[in-house]
Amino acid sequence: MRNQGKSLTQFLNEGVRQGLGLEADLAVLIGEIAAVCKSLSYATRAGGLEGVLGTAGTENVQGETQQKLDVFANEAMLDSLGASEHVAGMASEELTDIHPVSAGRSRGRYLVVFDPLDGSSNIDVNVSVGTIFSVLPAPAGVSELAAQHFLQPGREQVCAGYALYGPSTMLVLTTGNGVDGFTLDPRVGEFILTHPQRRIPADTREFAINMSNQRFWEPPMQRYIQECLEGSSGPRGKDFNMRWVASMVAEIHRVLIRGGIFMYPYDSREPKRPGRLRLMYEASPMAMLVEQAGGSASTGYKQILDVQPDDLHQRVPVILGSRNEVTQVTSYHTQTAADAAN
Ligand code: AFP
Repeated sequence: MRNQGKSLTQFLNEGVRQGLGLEADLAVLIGEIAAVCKSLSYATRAGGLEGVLGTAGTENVQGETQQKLDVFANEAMLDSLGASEHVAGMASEELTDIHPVSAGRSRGRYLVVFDPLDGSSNIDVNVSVGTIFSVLPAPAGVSELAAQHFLQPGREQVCAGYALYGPSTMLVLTTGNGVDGFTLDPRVGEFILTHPQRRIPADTREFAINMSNQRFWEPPMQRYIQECLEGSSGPRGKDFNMRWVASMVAEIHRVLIRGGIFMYPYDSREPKRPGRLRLMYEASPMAMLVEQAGGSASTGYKQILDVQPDDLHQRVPVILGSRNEVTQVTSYHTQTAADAAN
C-alpha cells in the first residue's frame, strides 16, 4: 500500500515534494499539532496515577463543567501552537474569545481552531477521548486579528484532523488529498502511517445517536430512526445495529474504519441551540474528513461545509457518514420542508 509504514514526518515531506498542494509551512504546523497530541496521549494514559482525573471546579464558555484534563489539554495546545511561527491565532472550545499570538512576531499564515479534549465526560470512566483540530487560512495584511476572521465556512479549511486517545493513539488527518491515519508507536514516539487513504462505504447498517433525546427530535429524524428500529420487517427491509460512545472522535473514527451514520440532530430541549455539537471545532473538521473519505455531512438541510458561521461557538445539527444513508435522512428533512411549504 502506498506509503504504508512511513512516519508522519516522511509522509508530510513527501507531500510537500510531490506538489500535492501541501504547503511546507502547513506541513510543519501539522507536525507541531502532532507533537502536542503525543503529549496529550501520555497525559490521558496516566489516568488516576498523576491526579489528572476529576473536575477542575470551573466552567467553560459553554457552561460545561471543565475536567482537569480539559484545562490541561487546552493550555498545552495554546502554549505549543502559540510558539509556532505559522499560527496567527487560535480559538478553542474552552475559550470565550479568540487567542491571538503575541503581536511581536511575524504573523503566521494559519488559524487553528480546536476542541482540545472531546468526550471529556468519558475521562473518569476510562473511555476513549480525543482532540479535534481545524486549520483555516489567516487573513493577509490584517493588523489586528478578530473573531470575524475565524468565521469561515468549513470549505475554507486547509487541514482537518483528530487525535484519538484509545487502546492505541491515532492521528487522522486530511489536507484535501484524502484521509490518512497514523498510529503512535510509543517505543519511538513517532506517528506511523497505518491507515492510508481511508474510504467510507456508501451503505451501512449501523447508526449512532443518543436515543434518550428521541422525544425532542424533529419529525424527519423520528421517522428515520423508527424505520431503522423496524429493521427487516419495516420499510428499510434490513436490520440495523446501534452504537453510542458519547465521544464524537471515537464515533467518527468508527465511521472512517467501517462505515456508519453518526447523528446529533436538532432537538427542542433548548430551541435556541440547534443541537449539541459546535460547528467550528467539531462539525466542520469532521465534515471535511468524512467528505474527503467519500462520505457525506449534512445539517439535514444543507452540507455542513457550506454553513457560514456567525459565532465561534455556534452549534449545528450533525448527520454524517455513509453517503447513501445520509442521503436517506436528508431526503426526509427536505421532503418535510417541501410539504410544509405547500
Ligand atoms: P463532552 O466533551 O462534554 O463529553 O461532550 C462530548 C460531545 O461533544 C461529543 O463528543 C459527543 O458525541 C456528544 O457530546 C455526546 O453528547 P451526549 O452526552 O448528549 O450523548
